[in-house]
Amino acid sequence: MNQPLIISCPIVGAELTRETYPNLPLTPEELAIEAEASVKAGASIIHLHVRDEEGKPSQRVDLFEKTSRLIHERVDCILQYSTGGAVGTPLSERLAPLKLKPEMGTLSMGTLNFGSDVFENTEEIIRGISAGLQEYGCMAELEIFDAGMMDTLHRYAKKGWLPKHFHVDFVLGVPGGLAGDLENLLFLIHKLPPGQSWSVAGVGRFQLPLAIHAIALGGHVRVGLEDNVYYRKGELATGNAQLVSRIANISRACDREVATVKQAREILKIGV
Ligand code: KMH
Ligand code: ZN
Repeated sequence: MNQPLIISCPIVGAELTRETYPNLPLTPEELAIEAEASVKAGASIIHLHVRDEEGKPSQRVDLFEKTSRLIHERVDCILQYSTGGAVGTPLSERLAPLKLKPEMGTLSMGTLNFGSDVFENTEEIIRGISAGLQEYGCMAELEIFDAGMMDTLHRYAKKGWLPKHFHVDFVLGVPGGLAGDLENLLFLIHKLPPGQSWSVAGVGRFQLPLAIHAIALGGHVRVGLEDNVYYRKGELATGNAQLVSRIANISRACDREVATVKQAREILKIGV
């Protein structure tokens, strides 16, 4: 509880559409405005996907470059590029934006059913992305969607297939992955390497309760539209900032300060 709370915000994701969320930010300019608002509300990490001119998910380097530049013109924050992309994105495309050397990038730790799709993360893909993150000096955030992925983490770490230093994010509540209840969260926390920094991203209705558990348990939190578009049952959030702001307020009310971007870099030892 003593460490400031790092809030990470996934501002758009790859799957959401304006049919589900009419104000979804899509263009580089809209994403930059959304990122600035989220950081001002308390986020220090922006988990970034980008969209093409048709609003479709893309791993194009020029789009990541422009969006990152526009965000950083507005606000300082840790940019964490998605290497997951959308379901079915080939490895070469998933890796492409890493050449821009963002401070962080994701590394999904296994294959799972993702709703009615399959999010493929074979050994080859995991090792390929792990190598790409290390090549470009990006800190890895290991995404754990299911229990067995923790065993994969330990197995791959032992084989030397993972970066020496990483952050772990539990993404709980994906239909096809581990559900987002406290019992599951505690199970995963107990399997972490000693001293490991961790956060939790609850999907849908799991977002708020898991965030509150993480605040109390000394972990960090990811909240934003990629994972959940509702502020409360039946009421869409006004934007990412509203979701971030609620968590920041809850944390401060529990006497846990919210990390500045500088503090987040120190806590995560980014650049070490
Ligand atoms: N869009 C999901 C299939 C990540 O960003 O690294 C994967 C995803 C994970 O969003
Ligand atoms: Zn993502």
